[in-house]
Amino acid sequence: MNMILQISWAAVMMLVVMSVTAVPAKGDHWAGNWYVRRVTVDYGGNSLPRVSGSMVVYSHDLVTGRNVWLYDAATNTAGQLTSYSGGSSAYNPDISVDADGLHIAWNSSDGITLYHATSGTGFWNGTSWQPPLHERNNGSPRISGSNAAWASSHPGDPTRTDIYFYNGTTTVTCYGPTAYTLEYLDISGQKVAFQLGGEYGNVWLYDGATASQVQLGSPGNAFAPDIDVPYVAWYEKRSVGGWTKTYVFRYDGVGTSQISPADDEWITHDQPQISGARVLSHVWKPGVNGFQLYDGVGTSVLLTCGNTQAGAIGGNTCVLGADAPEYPSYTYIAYDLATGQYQTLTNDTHQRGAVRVSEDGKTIAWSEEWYEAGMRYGIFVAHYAKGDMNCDTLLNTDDISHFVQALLNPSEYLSSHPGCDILRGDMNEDGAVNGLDIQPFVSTVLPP
Ligand SMILES: [Ca+2]
Ligand SMILES: [Ca+2]
Repeated sequence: MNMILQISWAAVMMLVVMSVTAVPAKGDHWAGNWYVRRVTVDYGGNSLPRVSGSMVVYSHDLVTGRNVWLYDAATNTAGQLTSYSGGSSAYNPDISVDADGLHIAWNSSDGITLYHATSGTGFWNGTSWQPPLHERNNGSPRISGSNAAWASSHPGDPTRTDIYFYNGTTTVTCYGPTAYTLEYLDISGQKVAFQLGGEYGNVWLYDGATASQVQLGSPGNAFAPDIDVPYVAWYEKRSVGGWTKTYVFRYDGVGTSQISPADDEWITHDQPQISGARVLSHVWKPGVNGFQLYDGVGTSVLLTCGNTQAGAIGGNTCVLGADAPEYPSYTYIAYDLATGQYQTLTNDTHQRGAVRVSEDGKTIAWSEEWYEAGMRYGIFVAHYAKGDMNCDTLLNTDDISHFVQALLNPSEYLSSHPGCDILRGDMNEDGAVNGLDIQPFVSTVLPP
């Protein structure tokens, strides 16, 4: 790599460290215990944002080029990770936060990049240039901790595809070459699930520990796997009584089970999403258009009806893009699986894009497009801020003294915090702020 590029990357990393900026305030609002922010507004497209913990990563079209950005919902700060311009760009990022720290992967004009924010190892480690993990025509990387997986064209034959697995140290080919393109890929720990496109594509599971592949589903009829070890979910087309139907299946490492209703009328399922043993899938048939939640034990329920589209699940939070009769049109709804309560996050005519929820269910990110003197595109983030006692929309140790005041001297709290709902301190949601809320407040503000 040349010196100019090295200097430019040094500047980028300085930007990440030093030029953390507040995001635009327009569009920000409270939605129950969630605070919703419009993180970007743009003329070009935004990618599907990816979320881990309070961190959100997305690619964002700027005038000069598409770049990868990182936003922290806990601090309301954003930083630009790449500085591509002209015909170069970086896109389709993924993120994971584990005990080892923050890892981000993206695809770009230079190849697949894996950046480790804590150690500084990866593409640019702060002192020396590191080569991209991969430098050919690549698909979107997906990461889990320091592991990553992606698809890439086969050496010498761009019409064929290989699938690669990076274990934090070395890159290996875990499948390929195949004549079919990769349609979908996901990773959890050492395991990679992927679907090969084309008429005869099907879902495979690669076990990075044993370098073996397991075929899931029926050849030619399985689609869109999602994975959260030890479970993999996908949906399959099957011929039933002369009709083609689709069903959702789950593999638990031992056997396969069908988890959508054995109902011949169910005619389509979109990509399932999985969190632990739960599986969320979009279903459609005449008169029914909603999200089905499988609880991991043996029961499936339909969460919404009406014109529902995007959906995601993380922790106890299920997010549905719905246009159902019981909700305002074109609305994102956060559904608390622990309490059964719905919270409307948006209430406008924005088109729904795609949505993701963090593993702890506390951060939601989605992309939207809307008309405002021309088409606009934006990334929106909802952050769960119950316990935000100083009403700055953030949840951190600054809230402790305000919580103590609300607990010990409510009238003083009310007079010193005009417009700030004291029930934000009702952590256990029993309608009162008292000693029962101390433990849940401490575990929220000071997580272990
Ligand atoms: Ca606060
Ligand atoms: Ca309470």
